Amino acid sequence: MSYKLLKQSGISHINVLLVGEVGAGKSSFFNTVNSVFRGYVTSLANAGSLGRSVTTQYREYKVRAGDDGEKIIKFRFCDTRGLEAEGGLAISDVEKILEGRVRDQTELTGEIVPNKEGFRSHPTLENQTHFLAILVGADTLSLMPETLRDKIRKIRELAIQRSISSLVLMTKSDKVCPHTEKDTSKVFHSPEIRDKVLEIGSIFGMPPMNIHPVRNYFSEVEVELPMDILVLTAVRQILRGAHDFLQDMLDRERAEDKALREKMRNRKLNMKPSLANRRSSSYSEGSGTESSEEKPRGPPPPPPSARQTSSKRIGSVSFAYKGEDGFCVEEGEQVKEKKADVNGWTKVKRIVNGESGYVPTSHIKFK
Ligand SMILES: Nc1nc2c(ncn2[C@@H]2O[C@H](COP(=O)(O)OP(=O)(O)O)[C@@H](O)[C@H]2O)c(=O)[nH]1
Ligand SMILES: [Mg+2]
Repeated sequence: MSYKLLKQSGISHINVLLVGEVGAGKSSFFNTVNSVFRGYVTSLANAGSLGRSVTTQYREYKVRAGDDGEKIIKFRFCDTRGLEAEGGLAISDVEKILEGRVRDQTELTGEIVPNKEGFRSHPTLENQTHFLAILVGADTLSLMPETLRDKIRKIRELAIQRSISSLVLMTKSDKVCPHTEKDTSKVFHSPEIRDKVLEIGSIFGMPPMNIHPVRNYFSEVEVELPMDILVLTAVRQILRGAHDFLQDMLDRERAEDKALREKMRNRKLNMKPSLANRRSSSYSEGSGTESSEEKPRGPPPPPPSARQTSSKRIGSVSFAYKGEDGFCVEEGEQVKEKKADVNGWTKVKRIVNGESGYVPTSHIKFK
């Protein structure tokens, strides 16, 4: 993850949302990633199996590196209450979490609604989810009820609608393959693991490359390199996905900005009379020979009686203005009227440097 991209996006962290069935290994996965970076097995997030979700709060965990945990890594894992076939974490709450509307440590036992504690009314990019990780236990995959599978599909759909990428972390790889249980590095050679990956792919409609087998630390006392490698491979994919999300968002923002600038420019060009138009409109003041097509577009001129013809008034600039010809005036500065309003444009002279040019009459307040 490039820190430059975080800076450009104006955020300090990548938020990775962990969702999955009760007991899928969400809390253990965070503990495992934290352990890899710390260099020893940690258990900050409450993991365990009580037959129901041990985690009932929405929690944002920072990953800390090094023995002393001084260095905070620039991504955080957002742990949630587990999904259940009936009850459990509501899809509508997942949607609010994706949008950044749920504050850290909010209880997820009742629906999160506006004005309720923990509800954030004005989330920013910093609060939103930047990547979705779906956790599925390899050992319980076949037993997962259809209603639960459907909930996961819906959550993925919500992420896709928001251009958030996702992947599946297949936990408990050690539980479906005895060779992997003995030696984690066997995971990539295991037909059992391959079959499980393909099964997940067909259930959730995802390509196998987006399904990562992992093994969480749960009984180990010391970190092990093969387990670290599996987890780090998955984390690298997560960060690449989050990177793509931010890059895409910045690209879209830039494109929108450009379109807006173009629109403003065109509007100014349409407002501003060309030299020819200025001339013809001044002729038209007396001659009445100008055809209607030649008239510059802009605000209609004031009635002749209201128009000031004496060209000596002093005015102050109410809004800064920069013309296409480079002539500009600053808000608050004094200008002298050189040529009275014609079709919404007045020629003025800047007191500050003596330069003259046209500005929209509405930008000047004459005394
Ligand atoms: N064998 C094995 N057990 C795991 C693995 N991941 C989690 N567990 C166990 O599964 C249980 C539920 O894990 P937990 O992280 O609390 O699941 P959560 O409800 O999704 O947060 C705990 O007893 C963990 O020790 C894994 O990769 N392998
Ligand atoms: Mg948990």
